[in-house]
Amino acid sequence: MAEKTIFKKIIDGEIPADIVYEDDQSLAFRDVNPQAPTHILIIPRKEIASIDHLSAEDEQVMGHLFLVAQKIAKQENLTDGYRTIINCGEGAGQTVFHLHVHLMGGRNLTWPPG
Ligand code: DGP
Repeated sequence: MAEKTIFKKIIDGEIPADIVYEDDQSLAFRDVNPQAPTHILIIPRKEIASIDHLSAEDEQVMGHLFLVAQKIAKQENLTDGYRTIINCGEGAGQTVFHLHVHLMGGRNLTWPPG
């Protein structure tokens, strides 16, 4: 069987994480290497490697992840705006192959990202 990703190990409670939100479909925790004062990763409990691996049945859960982002942004008081990012594939900087939404805020975010 394929090795569990680090995020699947967090879902299964095998390694610790600073969890800020969870429900039956998703989990959100602080990034171990934050690139902004608030940097949270929102993941589906379902194992989906990347955007490239989505299928029609994942439509609902993908929308759910963004509603969770909105909820956490309020919880974190990101009143000056925030950014959501999903890296897809190594060339785009994806390092963990369990789909995740980066939620970043708390500083001025420039455009375009690097
Ligand atoms: P990406 O490059 O889009 O695949 O983002 C992966 C992010 O995951 C990266 O910002 C660092 C974070 N990360 C990697 N390992 C861990 C971990 O064990 N715990 C937490 N909280 N974050 C991790």
